Parts: sequence; structure tokens; C-alpha cells
Amino acid sequence: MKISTLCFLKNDEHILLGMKKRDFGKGRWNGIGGKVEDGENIKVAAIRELQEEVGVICREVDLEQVAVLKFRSDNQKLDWDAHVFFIDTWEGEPVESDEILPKWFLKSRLPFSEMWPDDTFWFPYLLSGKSIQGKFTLDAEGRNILEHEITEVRFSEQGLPCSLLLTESD
Ligand code: 8OG
Repeated sequence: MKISTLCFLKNDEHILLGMKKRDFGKGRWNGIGGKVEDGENIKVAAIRELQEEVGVICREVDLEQVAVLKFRSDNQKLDWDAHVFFIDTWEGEPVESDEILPKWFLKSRLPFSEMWPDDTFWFPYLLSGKSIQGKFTLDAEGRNILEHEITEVRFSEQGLPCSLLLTESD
């Protein structure tokens, strides 16, 4: 299983997304993040990706875990467990890199038609202040959701979901 991070810088009204300019996920707006290397601490990996991809500096205490999302597909090619963080405090202005074009969006106007299809299911939970564990099964092309399940959770200090509250599924 590949483990990844997805980080969203935010303020009261806006949230930062990055347009993926190349490789996997190209042409979609998403959080900033990527693969956690073998043996790497997940928050350290998130901080590394933020610096590499948009040039901002964060500390571990600034990362608030808000979701673990399990992305699955028939052919396993799209399989990732993504650890999602919201971030209110950082140093520096986001800048474009080879991989990412960063842009601020109003929270009420996210570009869902240019994001991964499952994002419409889980983003509203996070924007309303809930934290979740989700599982999404996508078709092999990553265009359609075949099944989804979302459970509200609280996260422990270690980033493990520690209490289950409510589940939505189809
Ligand atoms: O390093 P790279 O950018 O290739 O990592 C891929 C990222 O894409 C990784 O953080 C996980 C993320 N990702 C998926 N599937 C989905 C999805 O369905 N929605 C969102 N928002 N992100 C996804 O692999």
C-alpha cells in the first residue's frame, strides 16, 4: 500500500489548491503532497512536500490531521492511503514549482469539476469542521466513484482514528 499526504493551507475564507502540472493526477486541482517514503514519518513527509512543491515552511505542530482517505481501484493502480492535513500557520508565500501551480480558492467555490471525483463527497465534511475516515472505490481510469464510505472520527496525536461517530455509505 502506498501512503501519501495531502495538505491544505487555509485562512477564514480561502483554501490553497495546487494544479498538478505533470505525472499522476495531471490537470487536477488537489492538496499539496505526495508519497511518504519508506520509514519516513508522515508529518515530516508532509512538511517536505510543502517545501519542495510550493516553497512554504511548516512545523509539525501546525499540521492538523482532518482525514485518512483510502483510495481504491479495480486494478489497484490508484491505491493510496492519503493522510489529510489542514494548516492555518506557515512561513512564506506559496510559489509555483515544476510540479505544482498553487492558487487560492474561496471555500464556497472549489473547482470540483477539475478535481478528483471523490472530492465532492469528502470536502464538505472537512469544510464544516468535521474529521473523517473515508474509503472510495474508483473505476480504473479514476473518473467515476463505484462505492464510497465516510465515517466521522477523532484523531489521536499519532494520527490514528480513535473514535467512530457516524457513517455515510452507498
Ligand atoms: O506524488 P503524487 O502527486 O503523484 O501523489 C498522488 C497524490 O494524489 C497523493 O497525495 C494521493 C492523491 N490522490 C489519489 N487519489 C486521489 C483522489 O481520489 N482524490 C484526491 N483528492 N487525491 C487523490 O491518489
